[in-house]
Amino acid sequence: MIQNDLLLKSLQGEPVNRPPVWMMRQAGRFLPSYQRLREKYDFFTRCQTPELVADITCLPVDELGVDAAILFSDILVVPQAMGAHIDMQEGRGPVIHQPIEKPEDVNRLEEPDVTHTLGYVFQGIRATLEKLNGRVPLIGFAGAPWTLLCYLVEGKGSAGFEQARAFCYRYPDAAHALLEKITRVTIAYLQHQVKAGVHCVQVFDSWAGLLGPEGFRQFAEPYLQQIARSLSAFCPVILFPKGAWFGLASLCHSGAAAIGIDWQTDAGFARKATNHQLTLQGNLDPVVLLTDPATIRRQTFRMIQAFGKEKYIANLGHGILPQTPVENARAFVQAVQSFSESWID
Ligand code: 1CP
Repeated sequence: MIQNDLLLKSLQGEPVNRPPVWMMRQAGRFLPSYQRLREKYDFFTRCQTPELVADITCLPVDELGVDAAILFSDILVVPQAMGAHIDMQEGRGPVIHQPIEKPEDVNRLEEPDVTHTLGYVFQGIRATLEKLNGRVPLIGFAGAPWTLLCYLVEGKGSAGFEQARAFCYRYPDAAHALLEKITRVTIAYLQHQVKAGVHCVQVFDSWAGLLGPEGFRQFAEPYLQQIARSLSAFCPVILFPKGAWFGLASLCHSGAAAIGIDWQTDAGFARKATNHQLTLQGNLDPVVLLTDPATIRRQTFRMIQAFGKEKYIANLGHGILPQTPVENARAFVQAVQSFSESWID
């Protein structure tokens, strides 16, 4: 039993008095209590130690009072389990050694038994559930196949992932073989997260918008659809195709319970595109949390009015920025939690 089940109610489209709130990337990045742990253990040690996963995952629940926890881990643990060599470099982010350059490089990636290679994640989930003790639901997650291809081909973060996009157009068969491989591993991975106890899952397609409408239809959408269809029998699925406003209508038929909306997409447009059927999540510009509590409150109220309080999960339009002051993040959470119909005149 979960004491605060607002998130699950909104995902199921049930009536609520106010929307639930959580923030993408709430578990790492900006909390000083996380930064202290960061000095002691390297990144993948933090991900692979169940007690640390549980501690970090619970920080925003304890310190900010969010309505859901998201597991502390990373989308890159899947390519790592498939055999990619990944370093997390201070101030630089992930670096993948020997990125995929040619079609035959796709064969280097394995399809591992996730119960072994990613067993530490499932142990982390169990440790986290114990620590949460039923206070709020736990969100599991994975990266979408296209977004993982971006890192595997580019070898690092990038503003435009030009090499990844070029690889897809130059070698479409190899790209699809790679995307299919990642999809199979991701479905097994998320199913085991559900078995370990997560209450819903989010699929991060952070670079979906870079493909444009035609590229998205070819290289991103089919795999999001497959994952949502395979997982929706087990738990509610949230898809976050950042920047892909043109893909919203077709994702309605994927079985996903909710779609995450970025701040460059209009709430009214997103409601119309999804036929008012699905739950929507988002979409405050993360930069608003760098302002002040009064501005945050005003912008948050406007956002809830634009989406409506039903079938809605208040969140940011992308991950919280590392330099966000804790009191501003708290102001955002409290603004949503103090929502009442009487604001709307
Ligand atoms: O030392 C550190 O603290 C490293 C920073 C860090 C953290 C805290 C990385 C490296 N990953 C994470 C955790 C993480 N990543 C979570 C856990 C929960 C949380 O923070 O609330 C989640 C959900 C992610 C997801 C993730 N990783 C995404 C998708 C979401 C998004 O922000 O778009 C992506 C694209 C990544 C890749 C990644 N991992 C880390 C970095 C710095 C990056 C981005 C690299 C880049 O493209 O520049």
